[in-house]
Amino acid sequence: MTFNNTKINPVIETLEAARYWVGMRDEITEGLWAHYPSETPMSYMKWVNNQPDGGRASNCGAYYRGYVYDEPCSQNYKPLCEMP
Ligand SMILES: [Ca+2]
Repeated sequence: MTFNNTKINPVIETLEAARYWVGMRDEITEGLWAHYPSETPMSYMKWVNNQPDGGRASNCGAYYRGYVYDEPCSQNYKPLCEMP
């Protein structure tokens, strides 16, 4: 799933209180967030305050309650996908 504008689908906002992978990472260059796997630079990211804060230890983006957090890519979260 990609966040490419300021609108978050209302359906997404009703998700259970769990974290989901949203297909973004800064693993190649720390601090430069890109869509995964295309590596297209992110144009919009809905970070919660004080995120990202994990540095080289947290290179994948996870959605949680309306915002994105940087997390270690080894976390066992479910993927959040979008339909065409
Ligand atoms: Ca990082």
